[in-house]
Amino acid sequence: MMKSCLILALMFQCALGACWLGWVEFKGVCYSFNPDYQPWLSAQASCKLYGARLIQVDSKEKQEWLVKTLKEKNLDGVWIGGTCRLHQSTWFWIPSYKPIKNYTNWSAGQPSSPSTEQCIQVYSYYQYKWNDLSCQTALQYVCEKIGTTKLHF
Ligand SMILES: [Ca+2]
Repeated sequence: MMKSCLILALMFQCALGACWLGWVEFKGVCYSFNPDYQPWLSAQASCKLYGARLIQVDSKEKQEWLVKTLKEKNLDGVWIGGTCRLHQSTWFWIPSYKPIKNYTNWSAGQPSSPSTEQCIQVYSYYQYKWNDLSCQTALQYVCEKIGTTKLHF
């Protein structure tokens, strides 16, 4: 009995920790911190190749973890999954289409120009708070794997 519990516990651990090589786990979800520079749409497409999306920063806890990890990886400014490209006065997380309203972390004076700056950057210059920026700007970016973190072969 004891032995099978131990085996089950180990299997569970492995399943929870099963992110792809180079991805990091936070609360059962896998993330990749990408050092290449892409416009927002290309960054989103790159994430999609891995069945992932640009990170949806929808809680204070997730924002704090993101900032800590960006510092560890020496990344100064990254795209996250927020945009107002669909509707200038409403910000959404894409591709979940979840409105950005319960949790926001805009820097003072941001968003500054939703008609021309329609994607969200997390930027060290603004103490890692959010800045709206032209989606055409090439930035590094963070992907998050949607759904199960288990690897299936
Ligand atoms: Ca701005």
